[in-house]
Amino acid sequence: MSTLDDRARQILRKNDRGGYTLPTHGLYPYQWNWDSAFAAWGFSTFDIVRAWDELDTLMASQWDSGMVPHIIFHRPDPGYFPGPEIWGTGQEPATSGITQPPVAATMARLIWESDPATGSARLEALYPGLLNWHRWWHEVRCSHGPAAITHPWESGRDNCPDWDIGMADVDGSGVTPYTRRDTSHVDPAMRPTKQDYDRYIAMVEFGRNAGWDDTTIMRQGPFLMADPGITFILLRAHQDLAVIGRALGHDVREIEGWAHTLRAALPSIWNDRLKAYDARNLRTGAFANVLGSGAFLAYLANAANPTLEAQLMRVWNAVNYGIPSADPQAASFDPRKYWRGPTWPVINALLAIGFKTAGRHDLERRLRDETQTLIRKHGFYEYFDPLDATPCGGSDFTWTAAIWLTWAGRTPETAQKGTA
Ligand code: 9WN
Repeated sequence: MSTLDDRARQILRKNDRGGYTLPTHGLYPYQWNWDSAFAAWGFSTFDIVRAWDELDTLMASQWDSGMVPHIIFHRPDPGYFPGPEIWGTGQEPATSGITQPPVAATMARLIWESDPATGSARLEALYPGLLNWHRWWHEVRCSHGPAAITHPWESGRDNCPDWDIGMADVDGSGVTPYTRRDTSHVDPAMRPTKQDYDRYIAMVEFGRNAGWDDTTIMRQGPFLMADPGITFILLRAHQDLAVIGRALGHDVREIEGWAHTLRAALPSIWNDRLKAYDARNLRTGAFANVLGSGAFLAYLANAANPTLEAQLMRVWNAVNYGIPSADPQAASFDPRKYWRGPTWPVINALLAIGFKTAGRHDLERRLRDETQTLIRKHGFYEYFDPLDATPCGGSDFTWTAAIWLTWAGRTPETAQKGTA
């Protein structure tokens, strides 16, 4: 495995811009929130100091409210749209005005456990920021119970069918004319549609006109949906933050309270008709009625059950490589279109953490083998067709390289402590 290990390390080094790592050159020329947390995890296998630096740089852009933005625009780059001037957040360095899945505490815990001697002081320095971010999630975004998103980009699973019912209510017809950049880097058939982009930009314009005020966006924004994926990621991250806090000698009762309240909200995202957790439009109460990989992240938070597992196996057995991002038997399934069907190595890695937590080593092994096969066949792509393994999206992708080093390319003997 040494050649692919070397290649994965080279990708992390190549995408390193000094303190932060690009998801991939060209398509994503800035620092993204959850990509950075995975990058840090990858760096921790060969450069522990660089791993902590990545998390420091991410948390340094935290807003006063506690929110940690989804993009940090360290240096201008015309290759990405929407850039800092469209977001208009007034932050320095410039940032977007929305957030992304809070995986940072979970990654910080894994990195720290891999080398506690180096990590304890770094973790202590990060702890107050992580605590404030989690408090923001609890107070602002969990006010309806489950974790809410105000823009599909916050979910990190941008155009998955989960958001279709909420997107249908967003009027994108009046947006200021713009030119997309993503479709000049990769095949447009693998990216969201123009109608999706018009609506994404309408939501950005709403936030900018509201001065990025949380209360206005939560009460009047064009889109508000409960995200099962973030709900489970946050629940897991609350638990990891409590472990970290306790080890550092802090009183963690506040965090345990957030986790308890969030777990109590899980029945509100269980859809009996779908027989799974489901996204929900918080403006109307309607369920999305579509199965996606966000529901399966329940394993991360010990919230899976036999009914959900039956759905997982149905969906997984309908494809050949990895867990698909959306249900292959649903009409909306598209095996190459971004989050509407492809398998994503990074999501597989998160699911694998969940399977291990639940003691399901059989599921973890199968998923690792399938993810490893994809990367061995084609390299470190952003996502893959789960039916025929066609590589999709960006190449030399940071988080795919990172999860190779920490999980997909490992055997139990070569795994990092705490990860296998
Ligand atoms: C918008 C960087 C990001 C990931 C997201 C993924 C994609 C951006 C885009 O790329 O989103 O945030 O422009 O398509 O959906 O999960 O963090 O890799």
